[in-house]
Amino acid sequence: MKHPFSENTITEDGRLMLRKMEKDQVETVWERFSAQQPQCGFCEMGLSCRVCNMGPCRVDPFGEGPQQGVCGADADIIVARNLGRMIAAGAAAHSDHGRDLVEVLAAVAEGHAPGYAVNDEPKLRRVAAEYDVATQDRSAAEIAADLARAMQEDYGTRRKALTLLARAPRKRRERWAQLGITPRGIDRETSEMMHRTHMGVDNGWQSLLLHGLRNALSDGWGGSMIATEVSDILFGTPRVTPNSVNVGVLKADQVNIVVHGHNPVVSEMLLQACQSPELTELALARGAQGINLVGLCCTGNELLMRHGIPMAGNHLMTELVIASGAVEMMLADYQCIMPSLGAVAACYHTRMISTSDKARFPGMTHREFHPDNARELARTLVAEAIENFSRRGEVYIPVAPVPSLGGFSVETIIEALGGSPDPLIAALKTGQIRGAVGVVGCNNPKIRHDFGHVTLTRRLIENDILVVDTGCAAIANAKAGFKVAEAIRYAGPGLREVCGALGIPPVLHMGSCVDNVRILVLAAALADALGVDISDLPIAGAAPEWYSEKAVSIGAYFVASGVTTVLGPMPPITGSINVVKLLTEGLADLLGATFAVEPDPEKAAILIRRHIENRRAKLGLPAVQV
Ligand code: XCC
Ligand code: SF4
Repeated sequence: MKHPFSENTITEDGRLMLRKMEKDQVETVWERFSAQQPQCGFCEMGLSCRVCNMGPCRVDPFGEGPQQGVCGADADIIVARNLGRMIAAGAAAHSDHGRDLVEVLAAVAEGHAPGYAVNDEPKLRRVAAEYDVATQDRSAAEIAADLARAMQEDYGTRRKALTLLARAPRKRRERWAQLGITPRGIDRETSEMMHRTHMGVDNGWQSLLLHGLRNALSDGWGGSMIATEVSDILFGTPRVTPNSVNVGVLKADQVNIVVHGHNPVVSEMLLQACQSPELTELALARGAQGINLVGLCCTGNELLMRHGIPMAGNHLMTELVIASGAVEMMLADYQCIMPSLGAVAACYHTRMISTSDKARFPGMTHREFHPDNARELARTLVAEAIENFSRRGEVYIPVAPVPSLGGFSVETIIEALGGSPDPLIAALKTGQIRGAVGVVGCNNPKIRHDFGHVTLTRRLIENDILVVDTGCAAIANAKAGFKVAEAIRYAGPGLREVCGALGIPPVLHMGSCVDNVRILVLAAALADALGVDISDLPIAGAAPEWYSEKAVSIGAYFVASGVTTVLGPMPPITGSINVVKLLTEGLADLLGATFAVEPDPEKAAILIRRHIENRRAKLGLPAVQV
């Protein structure tokens, strides 16, 4: 008989942990999801508005009830405004994460951040040069101080265009200028979106959507790009490193500490503390065999990429991991941390710690990290986690971890290719590799857990399409076993040969969600090498299980950068046929790329393969009928 939970996830560890939670009578995201059914149809279509206090209002999609809100806004305006605000929230989240890193960089330069340091000085110098910061005969601290200041200016309003836009192909920048969507300040575009969507400001659904693209570009080529670059400067540029994934990374005989969230500022200090000999000795003295630090979600991806730290799971696994009974402490920074986690942890011995001045959660103890106290606080907390080891009850770790390779920064990929993108271009030209796809984004209980990511990725690689991935998608694909050199057996003959010769898997882990910018940089490098625009390349993006507003911003900057992107779950836009048409068709003329929506990953794979063959044909490369 089919277990009822087999429908929720395709993963074995997920299924077993769900069964355990049922036995323990602990509620999960899936129960809460079904308690919400049916979800509001107006909201699903984007037709409800809470922007002002004359409302809330809603527009009747069947044409029988009201067609306008109290202020007179119609379906097009309301849908475009709602989408604009989703982009603004997503861009704000990633860009504010970037700002936190810039502040650490500034604190390092001033000597106020014990434990932090510039780890990749050559990269510091390269990025500084892009910002016109003098580097010759200057110390890393001097350069870091000036670079932090220059980046902080990117957040403000005093520039006409963001500095790192210079990394985009010239043709792309010209398109942005023609459309008037060149992003200026990072905060400015988000702030302007909130202004435009106030009642009685921008009531052009087209101009609202265009500003949405500009806002998203301020994230992709601004805040997120700064987040990635400064993380590399502070903590090291990722290099290929083995790791392991799924709940099996927890160790029954060790103190398990889980870091969850997005920003590496806290988790890097935790890592240092876990590696300290005194704390390891304390763990041994308390009867454990050591300290085992593992990650969840994107802060886990940050540690996995740079240090090969094991990964316990993605978004929908975050509650389930606690049910192992083996987690002494979970530390959360921000983003994608379900407010339910405290209640789940209360059923076990797990101590829950919130660490960011801007993120609090019920059932968590708040211990705030700042650059000046981070090293000490991390040690204190690891010691407390060790003391919690003796309070453990029954432990349930029912699977063995899956091995995986991570650390594919652009620098590493180019290195793996022998120093230039030429071998990749050559393989694209012959058709050995048909194209490349970025599979990114979250989990969402609307889609069977990991089914979208894994099915789409499987179909793409077996059709000779190279996959690069980030975020929760990257964790799903790692659990599926796509990220070891032997995984070339899942690839089509051309991709198998190329990856086999290079000794790389057919699916390359490029990092966390801010690291989607690595995909932009790689796409720009390919476009430059071929002398074309990004939208001419045989590439695509996909977010098969997205849930987050950040994913809306990512999708929008992918498309605005020329990467056609297929979403799994439908965004709340179907209330306006005009908005749907502009996003799925109209943008082709303006940007050379569009959105598509296809919840079935088998069909999404066909859509993407067609798009890739179409781009190949336009470039005069051998193309096949899909
Ligand atoms: Fe969050 Fe980044 Fe989405 Fe995963 S992929 S659910 S945003 S953890 Ni970023
Ligand atoms: Fe209603 Fe208009 Fe106010 Fe929205 S902005 S709540 S549509 S009155």
